[in-house]
Amino acid sequence: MKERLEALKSDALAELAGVNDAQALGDIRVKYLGKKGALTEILRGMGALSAEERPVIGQVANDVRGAIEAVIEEKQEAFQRAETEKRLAKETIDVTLPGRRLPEGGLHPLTKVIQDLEDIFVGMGYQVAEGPEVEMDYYNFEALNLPKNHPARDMQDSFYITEDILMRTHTSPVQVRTMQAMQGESPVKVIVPGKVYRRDDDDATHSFQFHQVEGIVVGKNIRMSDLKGTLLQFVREMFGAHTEIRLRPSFFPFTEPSVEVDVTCIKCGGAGCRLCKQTGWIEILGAGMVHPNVLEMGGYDPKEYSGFAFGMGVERIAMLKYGVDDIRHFYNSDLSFLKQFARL
Ligand code: FA5
Repeated sequence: MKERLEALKSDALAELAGVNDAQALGDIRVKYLGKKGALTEILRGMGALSAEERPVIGQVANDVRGAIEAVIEEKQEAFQRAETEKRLAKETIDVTLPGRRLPEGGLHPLTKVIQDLEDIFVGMGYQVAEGPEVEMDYYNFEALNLPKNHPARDMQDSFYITEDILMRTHTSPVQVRTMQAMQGESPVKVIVPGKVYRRDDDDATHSFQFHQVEGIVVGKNIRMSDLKGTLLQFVREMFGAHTEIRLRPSFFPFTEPSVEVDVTCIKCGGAGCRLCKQTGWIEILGAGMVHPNVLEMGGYDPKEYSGFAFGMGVERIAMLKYGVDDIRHFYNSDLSFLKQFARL
């Protein structure tokens, strides 16, 4: 039996010497050491041995198993090492190679202008508020002193969803929403950027969907001069320190008095050019002192409180700031247009 075990050992070792892959190694393990393998087969005959022979043969069998297992393990480690080395060699990165240029994104010019506007007004102590784009007729018109059938509703042709619900035509409905949410606390001091919708025909300066930024301040002793100072500060930060503003009388049902605000022409600086139609001025927003009826609807007593509000078209500001001559450029998703703003 001892001879058979020794023979098994030398057969196995000889076979192992020629093996050079993990699969064959596994096969040899099964063939010699497996449950139905050659070693088990020989050891079945142990029962026939005498009590003295049994431990001796048992020891030999263990040595044979140990010797075969040691070679298998050694080979297995060598295979694994070779495998790892092969993978590492394949995955080697040449850090000296020049990098691949990834396409770089940038903010949309309208997003940039809205962020600039927010920065400027937050710097003056304003908070940024939002309101729904699908709005109730009540907030869009009635609470702004525009009862049903008021002729001034025609100034803003609307997309109605039901008789009482529409796509908001301006950001002004957030004036009353904010006042109501503040529940009489003061001062109210917010700006409201957002999308608005009108049944306007698209052309170089009009779009059926555009952006506005609303501003409203309500408190005690808020005066027209506060509005003027605020807007002057704003245009100088937005367009440059030499910009001036001019207020012209106007009409909005929700402000009294109301004004249109012009800035000195961004292109000619006020001398007169084609952009400003030789006037030296360009209109950028509507504003005024919050109408007493609107203050009341917002829950503020007009005898005690006053306020100002303004609303501007973001596209208009962006067109002036960046010299864009057609509002439709902002919506065409034309990369050659948009890329110009990526690094601003
Ligand atoms: C208003 O919408 C008022 N809510 C502004 C306001 C707020 C006045 C608070 C007083 C107090 P107006 O309809 O003029 O006003 O619109 C304001 C700005 O939106 C315009 O100056 C213009 O820049 C922009 N705008 C108006 N219609 C369009 C349009 N179809 N496409 C692009 N921009 C537009």
